[in-house]
Amino acid sequence: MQLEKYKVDEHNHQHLNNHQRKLDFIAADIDGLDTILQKLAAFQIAIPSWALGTGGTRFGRFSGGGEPRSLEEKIDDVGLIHALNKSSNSISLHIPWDIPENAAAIKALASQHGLHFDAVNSNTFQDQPSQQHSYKHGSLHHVDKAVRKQAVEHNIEVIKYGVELDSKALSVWLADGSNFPGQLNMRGAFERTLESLQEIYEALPADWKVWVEYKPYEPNFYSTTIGDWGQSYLLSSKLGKKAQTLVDLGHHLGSTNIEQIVSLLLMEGKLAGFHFNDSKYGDDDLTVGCINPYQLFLIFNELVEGMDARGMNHATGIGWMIDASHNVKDPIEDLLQSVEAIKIAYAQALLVNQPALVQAQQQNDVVLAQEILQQAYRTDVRPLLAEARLRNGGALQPLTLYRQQAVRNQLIKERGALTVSTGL
Ligand SMILES: [Mn+2]
Repeated sequence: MQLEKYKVDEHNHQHLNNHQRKLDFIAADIDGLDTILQKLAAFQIAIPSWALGTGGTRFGRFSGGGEPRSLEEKIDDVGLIHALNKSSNSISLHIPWDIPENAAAIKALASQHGLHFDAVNSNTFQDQPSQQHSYKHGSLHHVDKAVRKQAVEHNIEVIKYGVELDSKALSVWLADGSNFPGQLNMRGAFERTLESLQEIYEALPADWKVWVEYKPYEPNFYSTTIGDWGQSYLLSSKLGKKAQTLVDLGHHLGSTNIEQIVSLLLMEGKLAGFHFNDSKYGDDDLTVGCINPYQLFLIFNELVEGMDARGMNHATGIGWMIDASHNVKDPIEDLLQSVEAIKIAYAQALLVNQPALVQAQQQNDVVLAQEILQQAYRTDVRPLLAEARLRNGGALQPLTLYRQQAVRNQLIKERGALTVSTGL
């Protein structure tokens, strides 16, 4: 289904006075309001194709109804999100869950919604019915050359799909690792992974990147072959300029200082981008900002400061993407919440008085440095996001409008109550 523009306009008209009052209140204290609004309007977050259905756990899966049954319907759902928030203008595909059989038609459909294709994601963490060799004991690090070859060829095939869709990056996450001490030679596993990635790297078009994701544990519980940012950085450094490290917020051990990792990767020009989500325990894939919004703000503070130091465009300098999978929420509502949380953290980081912070740091004024950060963090920036959306043609309150229009009920009528979307 499509959300007609007049419904967005009616909604905005209804909420305009209230919005203006809130905006005026915050605008009075902000220097360079228009610049901030322009940055917010330009800032877009890619939606992964696997987040549009209700996610499962290893114990079960409870479909929410009206889930997209095809790639076309997934694109329609991202189109809906983008029509509401004007902040999600791209989709990241997962191969083989979302193979574009007719790339030209898929691209045309996406562009009708104002969408393009972000990074393509390969999958060597599951066995597909058609494949010859199993990934039970890993893929790019496998001891058997034939398995590695199959995994390399899959990644090269994913690049080919991506080229047809005008994607510019291959995102690689490996489940490779070991469950028990002694199961594998860690150095050998790393060297084989590097060798396999080198073959994939050679197949990248000139204007492409490969993003190397890391994760400390799960599905393997003793070692993961690309287990942390150091191992990813080592690989991407050895591979070359087109390889960078991808940071998934959920892929860290508890209390890891992610903002410091981000700061150093940015300094080295090796930060590929983000997979946003939130977590309390591990790779929980919860809605962005639902558990630890302060950490998200501190990460964005390092991002804004670090990108400005390198003269990078905030919107296009690195990849911004959600990686989450939900088993109790309406996926569209959840994604609207996640995008909002990301942009709130970004807006707050834009409000940090950087010259004053630098001065406080130079003077070792620890108290003032904290005050400066928290002054920005404790500002309610939601009217700024709403204004940026309004200027872009989106809804002042995307979630409210989504519910008022009973979109999920319409999707259930169109697609049925028992549809299941491909994904985890
Ligand atoms: Mn991820």
